[in-house]
Amino acid sequence: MNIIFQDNGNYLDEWMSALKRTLPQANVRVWQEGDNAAADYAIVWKPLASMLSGRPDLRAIFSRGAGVDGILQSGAALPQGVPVVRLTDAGMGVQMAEYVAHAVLTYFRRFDVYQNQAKEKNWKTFPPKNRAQFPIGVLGLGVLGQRIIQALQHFDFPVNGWSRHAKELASVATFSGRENLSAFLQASQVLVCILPLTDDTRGILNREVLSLLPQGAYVINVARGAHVVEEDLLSLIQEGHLAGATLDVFSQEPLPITHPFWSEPRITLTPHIAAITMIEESAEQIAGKMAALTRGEPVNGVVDMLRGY
Ligand code: NDP
Ligand code: OXD
Repeated sequence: MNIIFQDNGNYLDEWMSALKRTLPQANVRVWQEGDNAAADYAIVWKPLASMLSGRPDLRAIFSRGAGVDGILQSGAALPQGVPVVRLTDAGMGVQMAEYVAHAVLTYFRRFDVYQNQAKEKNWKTFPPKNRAQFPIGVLGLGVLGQRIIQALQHFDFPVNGWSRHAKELASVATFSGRENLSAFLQASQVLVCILPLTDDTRGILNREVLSLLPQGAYVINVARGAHVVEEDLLSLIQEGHLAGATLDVFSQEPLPITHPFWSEPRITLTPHIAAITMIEESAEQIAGKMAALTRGEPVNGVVDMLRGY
């Protein structure tokens, strides 16, 4: 079995040894520009179009992340009928749960305010917020969205969820489709975005949509930077409609040093680390999915090319 692996400059040795362990029979080679030799599988993250274009020999393309926008939007003429398979959880769910719970609790319990006060030796308390009046809205009810919700429910927050198709989830007020987005937003004091980036969701968090959140709402984006119209988010914070935001992803990464987000104190930034790909778990998942596909069995995370996720 021949596998081409795209090196994006991160953790190549770790990936190679994990793949050697999980796929001992495979010949894994690092793809170089101009390498058109046959391959059964490709393992990629934001590949060059030339790596995947015109390769009818491939049996599947595996993403090294949960998102596949970097593959579908790479400009590659993907071989017809070849499945694109994403990571499903693979150790990212718990990290997302930690990240979002941390951001929500920091804002809800004012830990950031108290931390700043402590630097000034300032002993001042604020009244508690009412949890029942602090519903959290999660955009995206897939693998990661549901794991986030599980963590938030642990702290007894009321949760709203929005997805493309109607869903029933225990103790979650669910909404689906664009026609119900306004009702979902109006009912959410914190907005968490964990959607895939597709033609339907690009720029979804724009002025019109974010203005539907209640006055003083808080935004957490752990999905993709291009979900947010950044100047709209910033101006809604500066105008006081939104209380602030925690952002892990940006339309340009690394975030340029001149970007105004850096100097807005109501925005907390992290460098796309909300859920980091766990190499060992991911290599095991990919190997398991290759074996299942070879046996003709269905696997989780096969991308629907029409939906784009
Ligand atoms: P899933 O495919 O499991 O879930 C996607 C969810 O989004 C589904 O509930 C789907 O609805 C919903 N959705 C998609 N399109 C629409 C739409 N147009 N309108 C309403 N709902 C929509 O994905 P994951 O949970 O595994 O991952 C989500 C994203 O998280 C990834 O695509 C990636 O971009 C991001 N991510 C970010 C990371 C980080 O470190 N910042 C790390 C890992 C992932 P339905 O259920 O009806 O199909
Ligand atoms: C992913 C990511 O999609 O890390 O997995 O962003």
